[in-house]
Parts: sequence; C-alpha cells; structure tokens
Amino acid sequence: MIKVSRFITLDNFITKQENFHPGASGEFTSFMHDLTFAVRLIAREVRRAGINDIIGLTDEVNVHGEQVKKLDIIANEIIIKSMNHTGKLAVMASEENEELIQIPSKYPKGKYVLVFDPLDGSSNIDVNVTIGTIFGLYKRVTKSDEECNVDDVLQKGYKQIASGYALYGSSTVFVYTTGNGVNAFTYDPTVGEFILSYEGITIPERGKYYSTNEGNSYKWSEQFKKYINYLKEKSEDGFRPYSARYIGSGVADIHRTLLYGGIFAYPSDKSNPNGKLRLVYECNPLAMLIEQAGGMATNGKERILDIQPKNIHERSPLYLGSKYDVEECMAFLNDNK
Ligand code: P6P
Repeated sequence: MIKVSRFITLDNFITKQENFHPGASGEFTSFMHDLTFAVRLIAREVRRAGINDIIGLTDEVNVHGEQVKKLDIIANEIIIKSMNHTGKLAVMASEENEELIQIPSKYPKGKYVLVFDPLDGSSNIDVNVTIGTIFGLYKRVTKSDEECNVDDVLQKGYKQIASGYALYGSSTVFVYTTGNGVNAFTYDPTVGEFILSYEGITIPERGKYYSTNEGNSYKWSEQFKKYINYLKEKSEDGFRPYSARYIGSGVADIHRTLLYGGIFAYPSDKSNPNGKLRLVYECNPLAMLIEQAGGMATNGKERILDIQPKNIHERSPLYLGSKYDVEECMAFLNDNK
C-alpha cells in the first residue's frame, strides 16, 4: 500500500479511470458523484448527532426486528432521495427496506442496481464509535422495457461492478473498488472534497489480529473454538499469539483488517445458523473489496462472491481477511488441522 504523492480529488480520480475504459459513458462517474454527495450528507448528520438530538432509539424496528436508531432512518432516506432521481439506477435494495426500492415513475431509470446498508454498526452511534455505509453496484439483468424485479438484486457477488464503504470515524473515509484495485479517499470538509489518501491498497499476506465476538464462543462450533484458541497460543515463530480487536462495527473492523491484515469472522453459531451479517449488502460488497486488495472472503464452505443469494436479507457466515489467515481458519473449520 502506498501513501499518495499527489493531490487528486475522488471526482478527478474516477474521471481519469473512466478515460482508461474505452466506451465508458461517464455514467459511473456521475453515479459515484451522487453517492459521495449522499455520504457527505450522512457524515454531516453523524457528526452532529449529539447536537441535533437525533441520538437515541426510535420506537421503530427494522425488517429484522432490530430497534432502529434515528440516524439509520435518516441515512437511508438520504441515500434513497439522493439517488432515486439521477437516472442512473433501475432499482435499489437497503437493509432498512423489506422490499425492493423502486424508482418513482416520474424519474428516469438507469442501468445500475444499488444495494446498501445505510448505517452499519448503528448500535454504536450513542457511544461515538465509528460506523459506516456499505454499497454494492450491479448492472440490471431485467430489460430496460421491463419492470425491475428481485432478480436484479439477487445476483452473485462476483457480478458487482463496484463496491465499497464510507467510514464515519475520526475522519470520513471513502474506500471503493471497480475491480481494478482498492483506493481510499479522505474527506476534507474545508474544501468539500474527498482527496486520495491511499492508492492501491493491498492487505498483508498474514496479520497478527483476529476480530470476532468472543461473547458468542459458547455457541461456536468446536472447530472454530479450536482455531481461536490456536491463535491465542504462543508459537515458535513468534507470530502467535495474535491480538484481539473487535469494535462491533463491521465496517470499522474490516477497514482495520484491510490495512493491518489478520482475520475478521462472524461465524455461524447455535443461535445464528447462517451467521449474522447480510449477504447482499454487507458480505458481498466487503468480499469484493477484500479480494481486490489480495485477501479472501468465504462462508466457511465457498467463496462469498460465488454464493447465489435467495432473498434480499439473507444472512451468511463470514470469514474475511489475509489469505494466509482465512485459509488457516478454513483448515480448522474442515478438520484439517
Ligand atoms: P455483534 C452491526 O450491528 C453489525 O451488523 C456489524 O456491523 C457488526 O460486525 C456486527 O453486527 C456486530 O454484531 O453480535 O458482535 O454485536
């Protein structure tokens, strides 16, 4: 990973990349401009949450029966209202909406399909811990003269043409890939621009961190328990014990894993046979990005990006990070260690 030696804004960076794609229509550049506009609006609300008195639970629950924070709703509405009129999207799907989000008939439809988690880690809002927005972008599979349907959203993750996340932490960072590597941009509110901060991010081959909720260990499989205990033992080569790092905001835990290496795991367990994280708008976008950085993402049996989603909100176990670490974890999960 190289820190940058030049000042370039996200808009200019994307425009230059589109110049490398003969026939690129500039529609992707325009989509990314609209998306990062929504991210800037969300960042403004997140950073003012305490002052705006929008901290605290609503009396609403989302499709998963989880208490919804006001900021979840605001972030969801910001993305929908920033994107639904641009003429770039055919349909959207969000963690906060049980059904597909259709484009209002008064607006033109485009060729892209956006899936997103508007505010991941929202249980951390009240304690000022980093939270984030996750997105994945596909080309629609329905014809332009057809109604969009769930097939547009239930595509395998390897079909994504772009994915990434925004991180609302000590600064607002936007990390994305279009399949040509991973780049990160830091928002400078004084000039209102995202500026390239890391170009060509690659995940370390192996890391010294493991990131998982050990409070669930009583529900884990024996194989995963054995793997985590193995990471805690001292090894001859000094590489173990690993250090434990777990924030409880997937985007923040995975951003650290991307930069420092190691493994992030939300395994299946006795009460969550399919794990907790959502395949369509959490696992797939993050898996594409980690693979583009040279890492690996699996559900314990197969590559995340090869899984055929069956419904918008289905969950998947997730083991993601440095190739060495994920492969070692898989060996334990398959009783080969
Ligand atoms: P737990 C946040 O609610 C989230 O969906 C992910 O961002 C995070 O990795 C996970 O759940 C945390 O879940 O059960 O450890 O609190």
